[in-house]
Amino acid sequence: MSLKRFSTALATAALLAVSVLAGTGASTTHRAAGPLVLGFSQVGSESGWRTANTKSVQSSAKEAGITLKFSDAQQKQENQISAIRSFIQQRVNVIAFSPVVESGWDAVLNEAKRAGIPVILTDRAVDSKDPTLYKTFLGSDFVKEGKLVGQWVAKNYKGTTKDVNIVELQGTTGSAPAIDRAKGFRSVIKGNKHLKIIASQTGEFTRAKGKEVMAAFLKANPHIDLLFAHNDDMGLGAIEAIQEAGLKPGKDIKIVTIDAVHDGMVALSKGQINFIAECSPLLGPQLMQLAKQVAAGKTVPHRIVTIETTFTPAQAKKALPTRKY
Ligand code: GYE
Repeated sequence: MSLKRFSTALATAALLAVSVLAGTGASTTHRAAGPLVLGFSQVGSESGWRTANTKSVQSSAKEAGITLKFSDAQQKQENQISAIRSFIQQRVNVIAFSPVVESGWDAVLNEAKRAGIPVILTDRAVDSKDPTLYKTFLGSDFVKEGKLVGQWVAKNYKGTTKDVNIVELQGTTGSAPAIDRAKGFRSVIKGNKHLKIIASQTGEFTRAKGKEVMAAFLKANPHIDLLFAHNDDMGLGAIEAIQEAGLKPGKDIKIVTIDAVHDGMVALSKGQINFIAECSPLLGPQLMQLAKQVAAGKTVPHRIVTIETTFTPAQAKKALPTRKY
């Protein structure tokens, strides 16, 4: 090759490198033609809620024509951090994840920010002080959910002159829903000095652990009036433990939970659970819409709260036939 041709080739290569770099530049969310690629790091598969959420994300991605790179973290933060790093390396257009716990995300979120890849939080929050580390947080108001079940308890035991012994099955330690549901519940029941939480422990949002911890609660406490389980699955596990102890769930021990997934609603309609605050897992369609918007560089609201309701046994019976999850 002549010197001139060599230098022209060099210049072309340099130009190419510059345009590739520009395309992936930190300040642009420019993307190549073709379907949008969304990297999604899911918490795991601990509950009926999670199964419904995963299905919602997967089917909505398909419907929206978005290529989904799905990664299951099996409840481990380090797995989520590696998944996010690998999404950055693969240069996906958008990263979404449901943080297993609230703390410890700043470093990896800064890496995504430096790479110019927008991040969406779905379902669970992070406790980061820097609001620029993610574009939006789409999910429920967990404090409100805790308050709603607390209000049912407060109303149900209004005017009581006897102590009401409450046990609590908490969600995954350090997770936003566990922290916030505990907080919301306490903020309401503290208004009546007879409402006493006599035991509280994590049941990790699973049926198996809910059953195990409830069995231990029953052994250690001769008189339990009410169980607050942070999700339906732990409540369902606890129902088995209560039955095995020869007691009637929903009668001898009242039960209030959060989620309103199918099996929880069935137990509620049978009166084994007394009240459920809904937490919708159907976040997929909104997530896909947001992914398209942030990939196009559009500004979206920094917080989007899911709309939810509550259910009594009669309302559960009515809602079950048309319930989507
Ligand atoms: O309530 C529980 C799940 O983060 C809102 O996680 C979610 C919670 C949900 O395992 O069932």
